[in-house]
Amino acid sequence: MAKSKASTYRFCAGPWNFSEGRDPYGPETRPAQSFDWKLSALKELGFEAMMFHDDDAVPDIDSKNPAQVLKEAKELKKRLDGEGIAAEMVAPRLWFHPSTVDGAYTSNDKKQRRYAIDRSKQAIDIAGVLGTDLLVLWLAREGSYLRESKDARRCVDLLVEALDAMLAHDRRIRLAIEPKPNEPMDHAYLPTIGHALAIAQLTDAPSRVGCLIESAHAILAGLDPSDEIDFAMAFGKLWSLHLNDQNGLKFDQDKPFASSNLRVAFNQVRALERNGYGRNGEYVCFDVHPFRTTRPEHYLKHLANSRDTFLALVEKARSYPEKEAQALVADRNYQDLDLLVLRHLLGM
Ligand code: XLS
Ligand code: MG
Repeated sequence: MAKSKASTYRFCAGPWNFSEGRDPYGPETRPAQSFDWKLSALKELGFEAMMFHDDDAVPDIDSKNPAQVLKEAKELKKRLDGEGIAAEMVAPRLWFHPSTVDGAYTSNDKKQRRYAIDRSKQAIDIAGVLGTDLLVLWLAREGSYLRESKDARRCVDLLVEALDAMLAHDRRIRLAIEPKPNEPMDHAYLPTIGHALAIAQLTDAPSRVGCLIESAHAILAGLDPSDEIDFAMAFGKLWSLHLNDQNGLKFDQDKPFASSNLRVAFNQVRALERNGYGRNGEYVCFDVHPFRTTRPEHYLKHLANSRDTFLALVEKARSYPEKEAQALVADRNYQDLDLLVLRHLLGM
């Protein structure tokens, strides 16, 4: 594979992407690896950044006081610098603690909403220490199991209130909303990029509220992730990316990039290429998990393979027979355009 042109992309993954195989029906199938192991694994893969939940950065975060949290964040920053790995983003994990059982920013209980906002502000402080200005918000529990249990109109106000509190807490922070239409909730309040960018306009600092697209989440919303990429990038708001794959409308599978939908993956890469994704320092992150059946010896394959497939698709995007394709478009010969794409992907 020719690497020269593709070398402009930089890659990233999170510690949770070395998962142990647990699912709702069975326990782990691989041993847990230490943080240091994961850090050197990323280096070995040639990835340049790691993404963090707040409690990936500072484990047991809720049992520690603010001074201790910042001290540990500083220690982590030193370790990352030592390895030459950047922190891409920090995301508050607002779906695990008992306080977030009925939602975080949209909980019906004021005390729990306060917990969510305070924890988000702390995550912003951690991001500052780790040297990133990006806070990612996967709004996991901002929705409901039962529509009548929450007032969805009021929830929009509550979300804006929370975003404003974060924006005011640190004037440098940028918020990247990672929409997902379902799972764990029945329906989420911000299911698509359109929703994320629309709510940005209601905040006090719309220019600091953007988004992160995850391929699987877009597919779960019944959308084509490449259209989501073009839409977000038309607004200059695609600040991070979780490439992976998803076979239809089921639980969030986080499969290796292109594993189920090669052509959809190809079109995502084409969208990234035509919009110049990465030119402002954005990373290509893979939010992928090993299959439950993956053996410990193959712990890194889902990441290595996703990156290699991505780079192969970059080459495919760059060698796409544009002139021939445009002639078919001009002739409205979409029948043969379809075949041209298939043959190109098949290497024919
Ligand atoms: C879950 C999300 C999660 C975020 C980070 O569906 O993809 O992994 O990317 O909180
Ligand atoms: Mg994700």
